[in-house]
Amino acid sequence: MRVLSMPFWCVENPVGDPFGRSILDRLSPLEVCDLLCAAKREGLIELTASHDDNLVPWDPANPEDDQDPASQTSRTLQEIRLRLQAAGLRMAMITCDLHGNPVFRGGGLANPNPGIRLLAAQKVLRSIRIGHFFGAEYLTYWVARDGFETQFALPWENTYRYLLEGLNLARRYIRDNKLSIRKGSIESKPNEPRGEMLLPTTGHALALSDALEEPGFWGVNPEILQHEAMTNLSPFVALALAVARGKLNFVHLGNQKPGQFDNDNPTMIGMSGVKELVGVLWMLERMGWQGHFEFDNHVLRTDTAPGADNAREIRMDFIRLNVENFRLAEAKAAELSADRELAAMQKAIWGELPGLADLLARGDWRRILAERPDYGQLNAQAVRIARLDTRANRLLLGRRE
Ligand code: XLS
Ligand code: MG
Repeated sequence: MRVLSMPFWCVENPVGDPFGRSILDRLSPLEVCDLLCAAKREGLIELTASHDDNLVPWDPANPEDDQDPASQTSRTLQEIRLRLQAAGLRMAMITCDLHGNPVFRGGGLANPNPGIRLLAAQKVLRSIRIGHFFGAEYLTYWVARDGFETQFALPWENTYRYLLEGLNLARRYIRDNKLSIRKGSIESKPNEPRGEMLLPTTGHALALSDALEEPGFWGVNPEILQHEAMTNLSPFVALALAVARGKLNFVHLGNQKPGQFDNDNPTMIGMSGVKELVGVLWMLERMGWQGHFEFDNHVLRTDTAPGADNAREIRMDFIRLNVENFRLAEAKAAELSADRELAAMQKAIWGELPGLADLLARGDWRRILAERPDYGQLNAQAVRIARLDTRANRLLLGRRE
């Protein structure tokens, strides 16, 4: 069974939208922490994650308040850490919120204004220290407000250099100070909150990661089924390429109607997504990827109601539903992996010519040129994909015969 993470921001979200205010009562960071600890005690999750701002407020005039043990910031962080430790819940990832504070409305690490880039850099370094305080392994950079609405607003000749400088700085700070974070993670998104964002797809994030000072430190955490599907791309290519490059750190998970705004529906809640998620889990298992899934979604706004009891119960229910849906998909993926009939159908399509596969893998062009494959026989076989997919559908819908 996969290790699961539920972040602070998903549970905290009181679910307002651009057309209406929040309905759920707000909870303090300590109250969110207590819900997450209860979820750990129930055996639902193993890990959590947070933005800096979900834990403690940021004061730009005092960017090192976390270093002062007497500050309110330090006291709150201490208390959260004590509660997490008592529950055995690990903070796996920290990410710097560069989207909420209005000063970052024109961008964070890639903001064209150096004064704002400096504020962003100081905030990222403080987030890294906070992550280290909790023993976090991952630092996530989500592209957030690094983007544009009009093409003439950005100094394009410098824009990606700014991003590289910001991320290189983060890596150097972690290395020089021997902090707990062992991997940087880049999360792409095509739009929202900006009209266009600088890293719209996982492919863009992977390409950028290779241009950083220490490419091996950096990987990605695609958000499926949301971020790629917002522009009708498939989660399969995003994840498979990331695994093939050895750069899939973890997966962000929710549900999405393809082509829409960032739905952030809970896992498998919505009109589609069941077959996709089962397929993703089947594929990642096949590829031997061992990492964890982190929910990144929120309560459906319809499913909220005001009041203190609702504020806790609805959020707990939200965690339980995410986990239940994930485990359903996971069990189904295992069933598909174990199905002999499906495996036989795949074999018929994938071919059984290990000698030739080895020959191609070795890449010796002389031997490749010397072969004479049987074109007639190869071309005479129908590629029976629809039959194979029907078998998968039968398994998905519970008809085993
Ligand atoms: C928003 C992102 C965000 C990141 C963390 O769309 O998914 O929640 O995962 O900053
Ligand atoms: Mg995300």
